[in-house]
Parts: sequence; C-alpha cells; structure tokens
Amino acid sequence: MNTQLKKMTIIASMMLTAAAFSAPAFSADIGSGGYARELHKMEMMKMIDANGDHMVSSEEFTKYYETIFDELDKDHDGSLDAKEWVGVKGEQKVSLATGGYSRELRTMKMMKAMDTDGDHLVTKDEFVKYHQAIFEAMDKKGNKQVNPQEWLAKQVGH
Ligand SMILES: [Ca+2]
Ligand SMILES: [Ca+2]
Ligand SMILES: [Ca+2]
Repeated sequence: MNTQLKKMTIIASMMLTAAAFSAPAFSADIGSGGYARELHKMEMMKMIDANGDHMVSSEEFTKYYETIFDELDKDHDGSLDAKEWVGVKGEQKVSLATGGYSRELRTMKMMKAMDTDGDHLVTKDEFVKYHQAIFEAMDKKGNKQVNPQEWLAKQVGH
C-alpha cells in the first residue's frame, strides 16, 4: 500500500466516523441531510431538465445519473470505488452539477448509503436505483414527472 493510498484510507475512515456521529442511526436513508438540500435546488432541477420544459421526467432523471456515474467511473469498470467516489482534491466538482451538490455527493456517507450490498463499491445499478427511489419520493402524483413545486417541496417522511 503506498503512502498516498494509506492516507486516503485514513481520511476515509475518519469521514466515516464523523458521519456516524453526526447522523443518528439509519437516518442516512434516501436523500437525507445536506445531500437532499443541495439536490432540491432550482439550479439542480434546471441542469437535470434536459429538454427545458420545467418538468423533470423519470427518464431525464435516470439519464442524468447515468451520465454522472460515467463521469465518476474513471477506469470505466462499471463500479465506483472510494477513490473514484471522493475524487482528487480540487477536482471534485461534477461537471453537470452545482459545487454544493458535488461536495455533498462525494462524501463517504453518501457512498455508503448507495452501496446497497455493502461491498465497498457502488455499481451503476446501485447508483441509478438509489436515485430512482428519490425520484419516486418526489413524484407525488406518480405520473413520472416532477414539477418545480414537487422538486422544491420539503421531503418528509423518509
Ligand atoms: Ca423535462
Ligand atoms: Ca471504477
Ligand atoms: Ca455495492
């Protein structure tokens, strides 16, 4: 193990510890905390609304997260490890997202939340499924479209 990797591992475990203390057990479920706050901003909705009709469709949302995943998956092996997830310091901003959102996404806490099977890798399937659940929670009418009111609404009950 080289020194840099060792350092990263230490930082990662420190971040995990911090997350464990700052969040009550099992509250790190769908879109909790800072991550949800950053996602449910108008600026993010505009970025995800690819056809600009002021609605985010289920298809746009899924496509968006596939694109984000591909951007993060530097070695293109179909899964994200902790190194890819957290990124290189100073280069953490995701091109199609706000800085605030990128920061909240690229935390070990969020990686852990999306790593459904706990193998320390987030596959494309895990990544997309996690976000589809967020979409479904926002889509109160269940018509596969999220309007600005739904987007900005405080997400409660999950
Ligand atoms: Ca749209
Ligand atoms: Ca990878
Ligand atoms: Ca996994």
